[in-house]
Amino acid sequence: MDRTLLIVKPDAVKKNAIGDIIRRVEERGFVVRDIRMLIQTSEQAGEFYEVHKERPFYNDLVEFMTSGPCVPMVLERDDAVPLLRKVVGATNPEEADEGTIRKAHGANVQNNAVHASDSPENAANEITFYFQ
Ligand code: 3AN
Repeated sequence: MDRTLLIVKPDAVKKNAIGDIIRRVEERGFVVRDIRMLIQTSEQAGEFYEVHKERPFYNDLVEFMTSGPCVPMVLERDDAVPLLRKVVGATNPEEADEGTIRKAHGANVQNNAVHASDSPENAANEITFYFQ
C-alpha cells in the first residue's frame, strides 16, 4: 500500500466541502489513515510551497493558504500518488475533467480546493511535514 497527502484548502473548508471531498476519495478506494485541521502560519505555508518561491503568485498563494483552516490527511491505497492526482484533476479547475474534485469545488487556478502530492518522494516529505 502507498501513502499520499491530500490537503483540503481553506476555500473548500469555507464552503463546507470537507465531507464531500472525503466521500470522493473513499469511494475510489482510499483509506484515511490520519487527519487534522490547522490554520497555517505564513512560515509553514511558505515552506510548504518553497518550490514556487520565485513564481509571481507565491505571496498570494501563501496568503490564501493561511486565510483559514485547512485539513491535511494521509490517504492510503495501491498506486496512491498517481491515482489521487487523477481524482483531484488539473491545477486549473476550468481544465479539470468532469467528476474530479477540482471540477466540483475549485474556483480558479489558485483557489483550487485541494492539494495532492505529485510524487512518492514528495508524498513522504509532505506527510512528515504535517504528521511528525
Ligand atoms: P498542483 O497543486 O496541481 O500540483 P502546482 O504544484 O503547480 O499545482 O501549484 C501549487 C499551487 O499553486 C496550486 N495548487 C495553486 O493553488 C497555486 N498555483 C499554481 N499555478 C498558479 C497560477 N498560475 N496562479 C496562481 N496560483 C497558482
